[in-house]
Amino acid sequence: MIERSLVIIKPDGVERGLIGEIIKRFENAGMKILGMKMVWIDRKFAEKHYEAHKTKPFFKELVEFITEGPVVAFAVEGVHAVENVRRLVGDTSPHEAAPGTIRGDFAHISMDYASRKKSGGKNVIHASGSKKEADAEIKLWFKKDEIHSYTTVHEKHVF
Ligand code: IDP
Ligand code: MG
Repeated sequence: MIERSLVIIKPDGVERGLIGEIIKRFENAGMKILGMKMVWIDRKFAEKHYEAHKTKPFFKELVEFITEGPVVAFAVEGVHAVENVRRLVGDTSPHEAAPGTIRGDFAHISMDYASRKKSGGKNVIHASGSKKEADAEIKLWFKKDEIHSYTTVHEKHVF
């Protein structure tokens, strides 16, 4: 039941100064941050991260968007973490994301609008979509010794 998930604050979130605000939401929920880094990924790495989308019409724009500035990636652990992280993040399209979610609070565009504008869909944040995706993404983004083992107070009071 205790799962891990990968979160990435996308270049729009970093440039808009939302790093602290976003991390706070996961900490507030009592999730455990296992590892974190700021990286400016290149095209090759982006194509690997978004491999599942390579046949999509927005793939080129998506790769351009995610490589246009540095991102902050972190691995979190918690009960049903994959589903719970997605719940905090909100729907893919900020237009449909509920207020209170990260995408709902910090963006409002629709994916229709993004596609029409030939944009990669600026929605502030990425979160793994399944447990399988989470395991593969954490392995892609972090070396073994970058994922830390320690105890949080949440493990006593929240988990
Ligand atoms: P997710 O990020 O909520 O898991 P995915 O369907 O996996 O959503 O899509 C990956 C990313 O691709 C989205 O977060 C968004 O940035 C972008 N994207 C998705 N659909 C569209 C679209 O129709 N037009 C432009 N960009 C899109
Ligand atoms: Mg996805």
